[in-house]
Order: sequence, then structure tokens, then C-alpha cells
Amino acid sequence: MKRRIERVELRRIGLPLVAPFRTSFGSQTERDILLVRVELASDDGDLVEGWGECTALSEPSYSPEYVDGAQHVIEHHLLPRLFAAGPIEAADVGPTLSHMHGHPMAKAALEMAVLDAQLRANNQSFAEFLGAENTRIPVGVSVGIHDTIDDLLSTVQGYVDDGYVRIKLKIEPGSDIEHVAAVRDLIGANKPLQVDANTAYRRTDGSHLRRLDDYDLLLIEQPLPEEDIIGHARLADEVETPICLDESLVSAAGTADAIELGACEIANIKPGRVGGYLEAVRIHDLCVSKGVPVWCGGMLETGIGRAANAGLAALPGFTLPGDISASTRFYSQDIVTDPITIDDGHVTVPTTPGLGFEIDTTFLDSVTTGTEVIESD
Ligand code: OSB
Ligand code: MG
Repeated sequence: MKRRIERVELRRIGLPLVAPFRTSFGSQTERDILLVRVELASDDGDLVEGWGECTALSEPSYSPEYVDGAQHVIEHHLLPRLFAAGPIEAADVGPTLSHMHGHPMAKAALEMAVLDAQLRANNQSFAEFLGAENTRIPVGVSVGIHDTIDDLLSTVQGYVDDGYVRIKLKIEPGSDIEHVAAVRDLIGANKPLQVDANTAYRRTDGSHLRRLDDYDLLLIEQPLPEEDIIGHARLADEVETPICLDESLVSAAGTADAIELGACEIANIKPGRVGGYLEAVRIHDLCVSKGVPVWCGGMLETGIGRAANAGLAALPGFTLPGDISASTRFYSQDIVTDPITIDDGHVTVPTTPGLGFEIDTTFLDSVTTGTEVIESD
């Protein structure tokens, strides 16, 4: 059954990180997050609520989107079109907004809220909706760049003790080979290890990056700028370690091209980056058909996005551990009553109706920095 969007709440929250998180594009100490709460009404007047989380960061440092811009485009360009569309379901959100170029994270947050509401109304879990049968999924952790190798090793040891089944190290020129060598030495030959450069290298760095082949890495994530598909294809020929794309993949069509060109040996799927969970599923299906392994990336999500990512990663093509760490890896307290925890390196796939979380309204209110309400007329 399709439902009208009656009312939308755009809520901004501020959450401090338990420790600074440094990548090649900058250091973060807190998250300023946009949440979307929708109220959908059926023809008989029944109301159901749903929540979405926008993955845009405060600045356009990872992708062109940023949280103030996402809120602006939602209010002024996306919501008016969704209100005008009348009764819809999650699958209608993308097509309704397709004339608006870009802004995948803003679009994804809206689709996500509608999907959560629709699943709650249908008393269905996200994994059930997807037909995903895995009930527990192995997960890894993303480790920021550290100034000293000693500090890095003590952080990594903590995560190994927490049980994460694979470690991902953020790297950049000057903090790469030695850091990887020291961590490989610490964790031993059998623990899965991978690196993420967030576009910090150039085409001419092939012989340098080839040195990473000595450390038996699962993959090198996004070494080159996002537009440089041919550069990644050449690097894939030069380096033995598989090349994985993150920032470069913004749609199923673009992913198909990158695979065909030999630039994408493994895919990091982030629902926000590709415009929503439904496009994420299409990319998963494409990669399965092409024999390309996929894994679920993260954007320092709260319990809302973390629960949904765990549902997505229960699909069978997600054969590599995702960046779906416990909520406590980033936040001392989460805005949901049932935050993601890890048990023996695994996360339990949520089975409750909706995307799989309940909001802790008291805590949510205490970290809310602003609320904007938009009603359909
Ligand atoms: O490149 O995967 C990335 C966080 C913010 C922006 C980009 C990235 C990341 C991470 C953290 O690596 C993943 C997580 O949420 O655990
Ligand atoms: Mg990445």
C-alpha cells in the first residue's frame, strides 16, 4: 500500500567521537548529523513514522555533499517533489527525484525514512524485505591515521581484543608502508588486513603502492581521485593487491563501467553514497553477476544507519567483512535503545519491523541541536 508523506522533521544532532578519527582528508572529533523523521498516512488515515540518517559529513571533504547543503536541498528541492507525488513507497523515491542531479546522500536519507516507515507498517524486517538469510555477519573496524606507530599499534591491539575479524588502516603518503608493516607484524599473518587511502595518491604512485603487495592485504581502497577510473584500472594491472573503489562508485551504471574497465576488483557499497539502500541492492546484484566481491562501508553512522547496514550486509554477495563496528567504536552513547554490539567479531542482523532500531527519545532530545518541521499542504 502506498502512503502520502504528511509531515517531515529534519533533526540535527551533535555527537562527540570517543577519539579523533583522522583520514587523508582531515580529522574529525565530532559528528554533526542530519536525521529525517517522516510521517506517512494511508488512505484510511493511519499514520506510521520512519527514520532515516543522512551520511553527509560537515564539510565536502569525502564527497561534494555536506550536512547543511543536504538539509537545504531536501527542504527546497526534494521534499516539494515528494509531497507533490501523492501516495508513494520507498521504490518511488528515487524515480520521483531523478530530475534533480546529484545529492545522493540527501536522497538516500529520504528513501531510508520512507522505507523504515513502510517496513514498520508492514510488520517486516529489512532483512526479510531483502530476502537476506544471514543472521550474523562478520565485521571489521576502520582505524584512523595515527601520528606514531606505537599509538597505532596500541589502538589496533584494542580492536583485536574487541574481536573484530578484520582491520582496515587509513593511509596517506608518509603514513603507509611502515604503518602497514608494523600492524601486519602485530596481528600476525592470518588476520585479514586492508587499507583505505581516500584518494590520497596519484597515477605515478604505482611503484610505491606495489610495496604494499608484501603484506598480504585483502584490498587497497580508493587510492586515486574519484574520477580517475582509468588510473585505477592501470594500477590494478601494476599492483597485485586487489583495487577496491569507494568514492568513485556513485551508481549501479557507473559501477558496471568501472568493473568492465578493470578498475574495480572489489566494491565498497555505501548506501548514502549511491543514493539509497535500493540502489545499493542493485549494485550488490550487479557485482554478484560479475563475480566482484562486495562489502558494506560505513560513514560513522548512529544506530539508525548501523542497523540498516547490518540488514543490507546480510545479502549473500557481501562476502567480505563490512565497516559495521559496534556503536561504541565511535560513540559513548547511541540514539537508539538497542545499539549494534559485536560478539566474537560478528553483529546480529536486526529482525524487528523496520530498519531495525528503536529511538531513545530522551537521549536523542538531549543531543538535538535543531529541528525543522515541514508539512505537506
Ligand atoms: O572512506 O570508508 C571511508 C568514514 C567517513 C568517511 C569515509 C570513510 C569512513 C570510514 C569509517 O572509513 C567507516 C565506519 O563508519 O566505520
Ligand atoms: Mg573508504
